[in-house]
Amino acid sequence: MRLSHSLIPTLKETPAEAQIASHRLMLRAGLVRQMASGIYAWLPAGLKVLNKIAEIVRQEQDACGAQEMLMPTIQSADLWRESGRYDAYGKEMLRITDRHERELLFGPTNEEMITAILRDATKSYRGLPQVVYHIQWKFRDEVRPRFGVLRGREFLMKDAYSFDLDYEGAYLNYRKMMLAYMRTFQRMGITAIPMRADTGQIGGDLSHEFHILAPTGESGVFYDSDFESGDALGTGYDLASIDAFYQANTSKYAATDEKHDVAAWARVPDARKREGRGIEVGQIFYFGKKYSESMGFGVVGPDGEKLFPEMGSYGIGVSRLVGAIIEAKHDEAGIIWPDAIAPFRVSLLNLRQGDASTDAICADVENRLGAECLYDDREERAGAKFAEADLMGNPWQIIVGPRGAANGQVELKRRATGERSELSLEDALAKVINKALG
Ligand code: 5CA
Repeated sequence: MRLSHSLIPTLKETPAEAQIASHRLMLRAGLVRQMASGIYAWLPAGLKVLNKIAEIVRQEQDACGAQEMLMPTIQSADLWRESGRYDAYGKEMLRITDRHERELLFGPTNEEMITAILRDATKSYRGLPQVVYHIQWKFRDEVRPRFGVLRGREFLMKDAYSFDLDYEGAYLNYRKMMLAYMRTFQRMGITAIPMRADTGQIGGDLSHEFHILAPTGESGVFYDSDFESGDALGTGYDLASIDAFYQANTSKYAATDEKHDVAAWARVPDARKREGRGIEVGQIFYFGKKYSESMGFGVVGPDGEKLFPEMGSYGIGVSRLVGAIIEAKHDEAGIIWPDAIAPFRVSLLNLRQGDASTDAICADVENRLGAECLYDDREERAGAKFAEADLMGNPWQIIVGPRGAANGQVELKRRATGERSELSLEDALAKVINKALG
């Protein structure tokens, strides 16, 4: 993509409305624009990141055996009356009336809808267990939307739902999902810590939140420093791996401040005690029969008896992750994208636009890297191009100037470390491609 003709409206000034780094940088790097309070348009570079994050989430959900589907954003109020949550949800729910005076709402989550779908489709215990998910926009009329996409009103969520015949099955799916989440976040290049948490609006008594550590986080958190190292997580979902992972992660102590347990905290060695702030990028819940019973979803069991499935639900804030990752990965100059989710693998800087040799090299690089290359082909000073590339934060910069070009050399810069080296175009490309794939 050529910068001169792309909708990446970067800003030199710091936008006054943005209080935290990620919000400022998302506006300055031209990733999003606010359309109404807590409602954002995703511009091309922002959408690329959002899609890459969603794709990693999708692959890891598929790998743990969840089936992708897609439920609508608009739901009927009657569905929510069945569970009793239509009134309980309060003002955070955006309520809509259609032309026939029928009451609808913009879904803040989908427990009711998925329970109704399963109730219709599954009559026998033989049809369970089932785990399904979708990646869909949600709306919550937050009192104070703030920090850009971190607390929006419209936001993209991955929500998964599990249905099991008994507690053991539900607990297995809960632990499996926790492992899938840790693999998901690790692939994005971030460390997220699973913490015991309250269940709030969703209900139930077992829940973990996943937090990225950042001083601007909205939640106070307590954790064991062991979590900072990011263990190897393997790939399979055999029972032994799930058990070992869950044991290792729940034997250390980590909790949000609502769940802070003084006795458990006392058992963590002093040198490993950490207190800080976290951004919640995901939350998982086990809530048993809360929805299956209230909504009358029973299946016929092996002996003809009626069984109400045990349920769990599992959310990841896909759009929130974009802001949260920037909050954890930036410096004075701009964003530092992890390789796996950067909008482009490479920023290509032509330091003398219109020079036959630099133009030719850049055209060649652009052809070979395709969609992963953002080519700064503007008639701009070198300094302006450097600043813009650092702001946007793509992991590699290939810098093509007339002196190097005459000797077939380019400069390669790694955004995260600032490390620069001069090398042949072939060597630079090999490095960029191998690193990104490896
Ligand atoms: N039904 C359950 C699990 S699917 C549920 O709704 N869980 S949740 O309320 O915890 O939301 C899941 C994730 O969505 C959160 O962990 C958070 O990362 C994200 N999220 C929640 N509210 C917002 C918001 N206002 N803006 C951006 N992301 C949000």
